[in-house]
Amino acid sequence: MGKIIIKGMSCRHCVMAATKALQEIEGLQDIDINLEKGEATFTETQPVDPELIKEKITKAGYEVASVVS
Ligand SMILES: [Cu+2]
Repeated sequence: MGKIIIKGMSCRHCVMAATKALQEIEGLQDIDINLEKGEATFTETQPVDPELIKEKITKAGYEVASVVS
């Protein structure tokens, strides 16, 4: 299971927006975001480029502090 630390999420809408951004990435599954922790967990069905994750999250308006996959 992989983990993403996301900065800038402040409410449920942020969680939904970030989840949606991650769902657009092929290979990411079972995306679950914990708002209090600022943490997204996922499983990979194929290798995903961390840069792509950063790009999608940044476009959605948040910041990726780290990706652990
Ligand atoms: Cu929000």
